[in-house]
Amino acid sequence: MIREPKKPIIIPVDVKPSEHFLKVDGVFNCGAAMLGDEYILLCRVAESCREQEEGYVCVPVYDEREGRLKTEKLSLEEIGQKYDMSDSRMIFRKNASGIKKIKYLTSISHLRLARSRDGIHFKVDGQPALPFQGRYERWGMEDPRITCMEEEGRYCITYTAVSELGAMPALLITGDFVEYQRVGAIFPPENKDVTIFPRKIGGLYYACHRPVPYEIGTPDIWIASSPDLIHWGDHRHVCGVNEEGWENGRIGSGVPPIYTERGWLHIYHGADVHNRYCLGAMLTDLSDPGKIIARSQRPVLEPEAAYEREGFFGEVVFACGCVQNGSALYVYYGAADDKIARAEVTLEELFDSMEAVDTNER
Ligand code: MAN
Repeated sequence: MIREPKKPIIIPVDVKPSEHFLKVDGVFNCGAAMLGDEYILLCRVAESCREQEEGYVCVPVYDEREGRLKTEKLSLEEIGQKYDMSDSRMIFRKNASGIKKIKYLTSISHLRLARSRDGIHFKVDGQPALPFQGRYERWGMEDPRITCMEEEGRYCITYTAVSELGAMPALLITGDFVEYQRVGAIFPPENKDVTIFPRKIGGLYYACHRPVPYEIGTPDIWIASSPDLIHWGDHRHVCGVNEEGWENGRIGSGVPPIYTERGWLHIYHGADVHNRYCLGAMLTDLSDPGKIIARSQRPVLEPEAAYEREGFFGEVVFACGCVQNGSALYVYYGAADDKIARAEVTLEELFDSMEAVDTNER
């Protein structure tokens, strides 16, 4: 993939905080679409408390009863005994047997719209695209993906609703990015990385998803189908982590699948056990979209540029959106969990990067 010479195209200073007591830590993982002749990015904006009180760590959470954001305080003394703050993204609580559970996120994310005429210079809206809603969004809304439903003149937006109850994929539907219909949760927690296919296959909607098994199994890509975008079933395993290498930790669908003559093209993310996130590509069968035809053996993009290696959480490239222009794809991706960058690649280049998968072995 060829990186856009402008380097990151949106950075935190381009984004106004949504509240006076917050600061913007990152603008990153974004869905992408065309709305008429305008490029639309729906960005994840992460915010934390602008000021920290002495002796405390303050984190923002959404209070669904009051319908507003508020600050939760943890004393540093308590943190020292019970919590682990070595990951910039979250605060873990250690229990007696040493098992770590996420107790808080250090920031809360919302969805923010950015618009552009050329796909490179974006103007970011001053306010979130829509407010938080309900107890499942107490810790925020993350990683939006936009699918333009080709035959329906509407867009499906999946995102991860996060709360202490878990990370849970939810769906929004819009025709204009002004009014949003909230469909709500479509998979139970813990699940992430849901991408909806842009057209029905055999009369059904399809989505990739990524359940996170707790005791048995690894975080892999699965597929499900639905008659109505609300009720999902026929869950099947598509592709797993590789024991060795760049995707031995977790994988998840990235950009919503793209229709090509050779099959459904997927640009997904793979992370290693050290949380270094790269992009990979695979092709699945047009009429049996859970069946892999080919898969990249090496990453098609990996964190190499300074802005991908350093940031809020370094060594991350994470794509949720792309705009197709003939055989060219403009891939919009989060770099180091705090900026948005763009890279260009052709369909042919991606096909050439993949090797056939022997499906008889599956
Ligand atoms: C999470 C994802 C993303 C994020 C990466 C890297 O698993 O859901 O939100 O970009 O980790 O931090």
